Amino acid sequence: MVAYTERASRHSEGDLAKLILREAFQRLLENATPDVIVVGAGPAGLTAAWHLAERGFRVTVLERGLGVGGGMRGGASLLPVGLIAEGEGAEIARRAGVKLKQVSDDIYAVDPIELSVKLAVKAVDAGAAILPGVYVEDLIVDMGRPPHVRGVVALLSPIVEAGWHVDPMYFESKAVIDATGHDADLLRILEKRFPGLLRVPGMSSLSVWEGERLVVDKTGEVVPGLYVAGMSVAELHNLPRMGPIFSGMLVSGARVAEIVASNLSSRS
Ligand code: 48F
Repeated sequence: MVAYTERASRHSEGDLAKLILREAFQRLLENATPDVIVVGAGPAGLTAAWHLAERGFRVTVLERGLGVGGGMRGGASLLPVGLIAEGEGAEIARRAGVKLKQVSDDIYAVDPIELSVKLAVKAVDAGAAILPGVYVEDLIVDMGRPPHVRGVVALLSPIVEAGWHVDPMYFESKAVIDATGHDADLLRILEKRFPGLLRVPGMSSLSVWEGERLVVDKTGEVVPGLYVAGMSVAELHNLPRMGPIFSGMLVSGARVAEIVASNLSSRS
C-alpha cells in the first residue's frame, strides 16, 4: 500500500471553518441580487441558466433538492433512458457535449444523468451559480394589476421539511423564471396571493408531439418580471404532458433565455 504522504496544512479545524464561512457568505452575497433568478434545476431551468449566463447575465439558480436534473434524472419510469427528437433540442444537447445515440431516423436516446450533469456544467461554466437546498416559498412584488415581480422569498429546504416557523431570506433580481416543473410553484403562489389574476389549471393528458410543440410556443413572460419555462408552462396552459422526452424542455429553457435577455436589454 502506498502511504499518503502529503504534508498536513498548518491550518487548524477552526481556521478551516473560518475559510468556509468567509467563502460561503461571499458567494451568497454575490448571488443574492443577480440579474436573473431561475427557480428549479431541471432541464428547462438549467438550459435557461446556461443560455443567460452565456449572454453575460448574472444568474442564480435556486433548487430545493440536493441535486440537479429534476424529474429528468429518473429517465423513463427509472429506466435509464430519455429521448430527444432531432432538431433544436438535439442541437442543445450536442452543444452540452451529451452523447446522442440514434435509435430511429429522428429520435435519439440519452443517459438522463449525463444530460442532467452536463447541462449543470454548462450553466456553471458559463458563470451561473446553483444553490441547492433552497425552497422558494413566495415572491417579492410591486403591488399593482398586474403585480411586478422583483424577486423571491426563500427558506432552506430542511426548515420547510421540519415544519418550523422561521422567517425567510430574500433574493432580488430583474427577472424570475418559474422552472419548477409540475409544481408550478411560483405561478400557484401568484394564483393564491392575487385572486382572479391567473388560473393554473394543471396539465392535460399525454400527447407527446403536441405537448412538445406547445410547451415551447407558450414559454414566456406571465406578469412583468415573472417568466415560465418547462412543465410549468404546461401546468399554466393545460397543455398535454409528454413523458420522458426532453427536447421541448431544453428548447423551452433556451427560448425563455432569449425572451428574458431581449426584455432586459430593451428595458434597461
Ligand atoms: O421537474 P423538473 O425536471 O422540471 P422541468 O425542467 O422538466 C420536466 C421534466 O423533467 C419531466 C417532464 C418532461 O416531459 O415532464 O418531468 O420543467 O425540475 C423542476 C425542479 O424544480 C425544483 C424541483 O426540485 C426540480 O428539481 N423545484 C420545484 N419547486 C421548487 C423547486 C421550489 N418551490 N423552490 C425551489 N425549487
